[in-house]
Amino acid sequence: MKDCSLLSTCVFLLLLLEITASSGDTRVVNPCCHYPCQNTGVCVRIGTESYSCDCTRTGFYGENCSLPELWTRVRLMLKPSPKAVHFILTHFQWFWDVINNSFLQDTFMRLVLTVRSDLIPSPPTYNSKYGYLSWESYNNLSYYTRLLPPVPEDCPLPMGTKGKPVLPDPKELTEKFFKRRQFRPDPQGTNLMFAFMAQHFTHQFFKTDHKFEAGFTRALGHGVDASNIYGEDLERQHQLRLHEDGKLKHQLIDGEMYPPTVAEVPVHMVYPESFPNEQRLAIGQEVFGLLPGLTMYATMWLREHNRVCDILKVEHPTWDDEQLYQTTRLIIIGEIIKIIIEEYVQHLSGYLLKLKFDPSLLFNARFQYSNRIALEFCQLYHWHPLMPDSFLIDGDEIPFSQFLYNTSILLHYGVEKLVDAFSRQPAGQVCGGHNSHAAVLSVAEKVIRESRATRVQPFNEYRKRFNLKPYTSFYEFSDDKEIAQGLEEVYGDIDALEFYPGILLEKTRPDSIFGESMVEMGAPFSLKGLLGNPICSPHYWKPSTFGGETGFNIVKTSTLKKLVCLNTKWCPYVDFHVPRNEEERKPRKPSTEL
Ligand code: ISF
Repeated sequence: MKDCSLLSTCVFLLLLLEITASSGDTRVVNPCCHYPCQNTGVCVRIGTESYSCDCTRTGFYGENCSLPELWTRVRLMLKPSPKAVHFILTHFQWFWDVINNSFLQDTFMRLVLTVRSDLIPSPPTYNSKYGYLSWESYNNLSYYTRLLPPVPEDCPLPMGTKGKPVLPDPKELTEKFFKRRQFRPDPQGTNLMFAFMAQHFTHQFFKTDHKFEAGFTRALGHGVDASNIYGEDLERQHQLRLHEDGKLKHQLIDGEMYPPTVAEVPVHMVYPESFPNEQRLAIGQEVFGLLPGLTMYATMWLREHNRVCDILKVEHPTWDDEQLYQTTRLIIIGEIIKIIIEEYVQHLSGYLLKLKFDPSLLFNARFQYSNRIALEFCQLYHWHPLMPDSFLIDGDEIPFSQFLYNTSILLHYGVEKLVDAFSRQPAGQVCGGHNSHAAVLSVAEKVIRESRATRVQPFNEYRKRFNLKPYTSFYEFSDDKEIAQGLEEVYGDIDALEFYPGILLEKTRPDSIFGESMVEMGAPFSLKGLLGNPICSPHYWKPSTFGGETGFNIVKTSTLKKLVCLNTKWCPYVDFHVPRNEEERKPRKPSTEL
């Protein structure tokens, strides 16, 4: 072992030779339980006591891939820290004003996209069953993929070799560290319109299959496929389709378009058992009856689909129902990606660089047009602290309990008033702890249980995987003494802190919704998923794919405001940010102007 340069390497050597003598047990610890291979090197067990790290194409060499090659050394020296990059991207308005109006906007955007997506292996690698490469893991789309392999089954401790023999009770963890004391609004000004968009958008590709053991998904599109609008399988799609002019089935209430009821369109929707079919709304994603915010987005996308069908039909009177439907679906997928990148991610990042959805930026880059949803991405994206204590709509305060499975809220207030209300109400800060409403605590608990069942590696291993420094203590990890001390008590070692609690309880960046890890780990998955979509590839990204220039322009100019206001009677206040000034705070009167 030549590169005993890192202290951890030497400690590891000692541990490797350690035989659990005290118990009289002469088994050697699986050396991969120490996570010895650095810088994305692959740990392979050799014989019973040995291991080797495969450092191929990591830019590092040595026993543990910890020695940088010459170019890596130069690159590391020149590379600014994530903290510095974030600071620059969120400060110096004058600088970004210049960049945003020059060709350098493209250069920076390309850099963001390539630097982020280079962190995601494509084609995908592991899954919850296979901690090594296998054809099954590549080929079986029913699994979420995994960025890091599971903790080996034969490790002496649940998190490998560090921490306590028994992990803290998930219920206790959420009660102690996650539960809200007083609502803490997000300092970036995020509102409920954003929160429901997040939930509506992500539930097209996060559909954990609870029929099997953990680590499986029912969302086989593995990305932005609009299955939350159209349905996952062909049978559901056909049920939801009108089979006329490409359109989707709907009902009209006072002249306004809403999803049809389950009585008319018999697809499975998740509702409390007693709920009559006449009150269940039939939507692509079967869980969207849960919250009026989700049914509201479903209604807007339904209207948008049918609106686009009308436009295509005028241009292509010869097209049959099938071609109108399929082409409109591609347009809708394009609209989603456009709105997500230029408004949703723009808001979330807090960047002053103006983000741009332009697939041609990557046409000369090394980039694979494919995507596989990772279990870690699914875990990261549990943003339940966004939810407020109650919902304020048109002067009414609706408690959480009355908001769930309540279809009458959408039909009573209509899309306009809900958009207006959700756009004005602040959402909670996601990271930093103590900000989850009691009603959603059980979800965090489930995430933690799932991560144990699938043996997700410790938070610090993921920090390293995403080029972040591992934390050396709980007090460095959190500014909140109570959280730091409490976590130290239950985990014993910062290297044994679990992934999801690590992500959610980490100290937030100044005036931010998230801590460093959420963004640095989530952004690569997110951008890879958005740009890895087939419509972004050179053979798809052209007018004919979208029925000509008209359709292509709908994609290229789509905005959240247009999604709402081209499909409603009057234009409410609509944004992912709560009102910023007096003008925006003024109540909107029903009017049609955009
Ligand atoms: S999703 C997400 C971040 C964390 C999760 I989970 C994003 O969608 C995101 C994508 C990109 C960026 C920020 C947030 C910016 C542009 C970046 O790359 O830093």
